[in-house]
Amino acid sequence: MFCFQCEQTAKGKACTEMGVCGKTPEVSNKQDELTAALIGLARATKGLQVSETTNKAMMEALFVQVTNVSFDEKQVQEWVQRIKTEKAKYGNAPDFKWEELWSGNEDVVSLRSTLLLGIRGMAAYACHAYVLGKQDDEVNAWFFKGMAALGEEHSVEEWLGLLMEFGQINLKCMALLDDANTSTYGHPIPATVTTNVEKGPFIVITGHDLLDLKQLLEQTEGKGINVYTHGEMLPAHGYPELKKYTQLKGNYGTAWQNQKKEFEDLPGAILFTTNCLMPPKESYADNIFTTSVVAYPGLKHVEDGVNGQKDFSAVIEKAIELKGFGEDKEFTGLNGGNKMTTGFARNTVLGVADTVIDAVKGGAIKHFFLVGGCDGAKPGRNYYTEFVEQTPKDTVVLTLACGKFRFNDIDAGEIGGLPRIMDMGQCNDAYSAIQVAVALAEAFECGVNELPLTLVLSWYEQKAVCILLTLLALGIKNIYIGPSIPAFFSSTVLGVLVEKFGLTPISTPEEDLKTILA
Ligand code: FSO
Ligand code: SF4
Repeated sequence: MFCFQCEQTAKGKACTEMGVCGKTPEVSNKQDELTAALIGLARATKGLQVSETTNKAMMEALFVQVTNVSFDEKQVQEWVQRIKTEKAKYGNAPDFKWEELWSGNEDVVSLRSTLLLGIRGMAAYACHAYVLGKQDDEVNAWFFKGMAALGEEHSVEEWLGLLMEFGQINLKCMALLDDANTSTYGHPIPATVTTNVEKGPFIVITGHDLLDLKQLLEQTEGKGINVYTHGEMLPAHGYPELKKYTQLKGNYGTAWQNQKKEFEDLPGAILFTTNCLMPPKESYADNIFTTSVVAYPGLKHVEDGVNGQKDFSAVIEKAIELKGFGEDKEFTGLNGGNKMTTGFARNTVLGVADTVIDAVKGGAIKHFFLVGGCDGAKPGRNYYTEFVEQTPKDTVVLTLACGKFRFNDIDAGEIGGLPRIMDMGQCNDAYSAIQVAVALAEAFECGVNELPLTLVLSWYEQKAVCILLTLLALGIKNIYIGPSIPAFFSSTVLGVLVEKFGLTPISTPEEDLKTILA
């Protein structure tokens, strides 16, 4: 096996014997076969009209390969077969050999991998939009263009061009998902979410899929079963069409990498909707349900139903069987706080744009930080907690994705009636952050790079890769990135990113804050 797609990759280089995430060599090798099959499919469809079935198969088969999604060799093998069947519908273009994926000139492997991993990340977003009835021809077509490009020879300049083009397409895809979410569930509004769990049966839902949550809420209504979000599902509390369900009570636990501790002995059913699954401990494996592309051998799976309607009755029955806690329980976030806020997406922030602009002009707000991205298990991520703790009182911290659990229970006070820490949502809501930055730049008649704004990102998996490429494609400079530099960036590629975009590896919170605020 060879896999270096996520931040926790073995020795910071590559997993070659067993995935640090728990992915087996068998699954990893099958994923390479699947990637090769997808390149073959992309070749075969060149110049032809692609059917909706093929489009959907392309995005789902890519999503399956994102870190912490599938640990199931059988499932990946089924995808290989399905993609080969799809390819056959478009004639007999030559196959791509998977051995070619990770071989060749180091810089070319690096650029090819960056594009592949970005595409995998975008596929997750496209799938979330798709289940809400939204697709975009240009985004769909780019999956095929990008995958075909992986099987071709390109100069370094051409690869960089492809990466920038991809970044722009991913912006479109995030806009599509933003549109899908807000048109279905309304614009998020600020919400304060408890970390406590009430007595009685309950279900914890994690991952990013809001439609799964919506259907779960419909099916638990009036049944005396409470629902709690976990990880990337926390921002659901901001959406009017989701928060209206009174049994959606609060948020249990923190980010994905704490699940083994948080789910141990938990007397509730747990539903994994997307990429957050770790190999479960035996003690709670029976309480877990996976759905859509998430799969782990031996775990119960809720199948896609007719017209996208799923039947969560097995999850509900499990919650009833487990009974929940006998009394109300108090839990806290990682810093001892017992509430978290969310819902500060673009509509809310831009709704108070005048206040924000006045506060900047009047000197009440000196700087904005976007401290966002993935969380992970490796040491070194305390940087983000300490960074936020050390931000001066006249600065605002915007955040998104699961990295926020490092500090989202800290009461950092207010600035001009707004909380100093504002959660904009899931990782895909980077779109919201971009919209806010663009609006501020317009208001101040300057470029985004001239704003008193610094992006301090943490990365873990491939969605962070596609977001980073979007930010770079937008020309956003001097982004801080940590906790480590992706293993798939060769030293030459990293050199280009540093030189062209001022991409900066994090150092210490003290040092970085000093430089930023100088
Ligand atoms: Fe990355 Fe977190 Fe959303 Fe994940 S955020 S790590 S599992 O939830 O996908 O950005
Ligand atoms: Fe290793 Fe990450 Fe790949 Fe898992 S996803 S095998 S941890 S690089």
